[in-house]
Amino acid sequence: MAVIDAANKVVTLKVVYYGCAMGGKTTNLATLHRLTDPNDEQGLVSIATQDDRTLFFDLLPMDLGRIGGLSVRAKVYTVPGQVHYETTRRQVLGGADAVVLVVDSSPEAAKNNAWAEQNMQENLVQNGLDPNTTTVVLQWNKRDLPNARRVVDLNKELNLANRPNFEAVANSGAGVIETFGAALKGAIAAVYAKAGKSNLSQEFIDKTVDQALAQAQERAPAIPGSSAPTAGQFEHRVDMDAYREKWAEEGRDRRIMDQESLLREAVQSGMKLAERIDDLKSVHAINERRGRLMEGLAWLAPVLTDPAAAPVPPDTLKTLLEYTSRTHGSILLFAPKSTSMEERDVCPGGADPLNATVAENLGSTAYRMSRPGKAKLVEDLDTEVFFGAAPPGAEQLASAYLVPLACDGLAFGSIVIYARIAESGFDEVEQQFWDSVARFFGLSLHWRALRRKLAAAAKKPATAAR
Ligand SMILES: Nc1nc2c(ncn2[C@@H]2O[C@H](COP(=O)(O)OP(=O)(O)OP(=O)(O)O)[C@@H](O)[C@H]2O)c(=O)[nH]1
Ligand SMILES: [Mg+2]
Repeated sequence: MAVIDAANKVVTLKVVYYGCAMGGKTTNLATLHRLTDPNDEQGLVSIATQDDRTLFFDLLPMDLGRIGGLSVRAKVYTVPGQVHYETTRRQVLGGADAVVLVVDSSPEAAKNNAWAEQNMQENLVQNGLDPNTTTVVLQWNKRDLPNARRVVDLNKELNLANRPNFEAVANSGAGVIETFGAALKGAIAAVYAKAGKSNLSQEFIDKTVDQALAQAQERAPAIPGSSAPTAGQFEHRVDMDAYREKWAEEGRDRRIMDQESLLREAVQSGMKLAERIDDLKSVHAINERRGRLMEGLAWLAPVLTDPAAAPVPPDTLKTLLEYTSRTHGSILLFAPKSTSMEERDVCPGGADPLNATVAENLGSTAYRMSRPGKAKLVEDLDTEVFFGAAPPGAEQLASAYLVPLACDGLAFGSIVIYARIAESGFDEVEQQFWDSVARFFGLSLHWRALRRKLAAAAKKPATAAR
């Protein structure tokens, strides 16, 4: 089941690729890895035999950006397709939020596909997952084979429930993202509904997932002449009670159970180990990121203490945004006798969207929010500020972090940083970074204001003496 880390606003989903041996499950994951992570930042873990047959599982961890206020991570697994790895298959399937059934389109694989479909249904039930409500997406793979079976026949045979289904050539990449996207959409909808976020429409989830996968999709080829995928209602129902009765009648062979439980534990610890490796990589990534943010602050200090430089040197924010891998933000200063802020450094050029949204008699949103002197996180600009009508140029922006520029009780303005829809939100590490940047700026603006006052005071007695 999905894990929701409420403190850090992260949800981790589990997607499992199921199907007969040699159908192309591992190939799907390898291609998914190639298309979504071309720089190999996350790494694909495969536990396979020498001839590349999956022995335990493959695991691809993925970061998918922010969806509905939560950062979404996915752990994508494959099961071993060979018939005799039954216990492993069942273990890996446990807790799946969505399943992809990879079907081999070659005529020789017909029996194996039918077996895998049946086996998936059984193992879903064995894991306490209802096949009628769990998201299952079918993929007709190996569409490049000259003797590939007709999709209409595959649908008749394996898709009585009229589940979402996609044609694919997993090794070329065609159809791989579409399949994964459909599984993700179903998984997110189910998990968010359970977490009480049922206010998010399926349309919104679909759009956001498409955006998160857009770059990967661009890298993938299309299947020439393929028909549009079909999605349908889950009409085919499996009688869970009948299954339970059947097992109770059959009983269990203790000797096999003991062997099975040993293997089950081995697989579970293997999965935990693979996930810990992923966690370690995440810790390493966080440390690298902290280091990079420290570099950003070290870069900023001499810029702000240069007396010859402007109080807000142009493009300073652009460089700081690069340190956080973001592109949108502004430095705004209070303008005398105005309820809009003066825009000093807007990235990319143009008007700052929060400053541009003005309520009559109250001034700009940025102006109002900057008053209390506290940092403010706007988690969903669309519903909290734009009310469904984002100003031009702000359609892609999801959330904002506003930090006041202040020092010694004097307020100078705000720094506003934006996260785009496909980016993750502002975690603690990043908030601390922008808080520090704003403190540096506040200090520098205060120092400059004092210098101006001193200079003015120094001039006055001279004038008086004349
Ligand atoms: N022609 C063709 N071959 C494919 C396609 N997808 C996968 N293959 C090939 O099919 C073979 C098996 O692929 P795998 O991804 O290892 O299959 P698997 O489902 O993981 O198999 P197990 O691990 O044994 O369960 C490999 O030789 C792949 O290159 C495809 O779309 N077209
Ligand atoms: Mg495999």
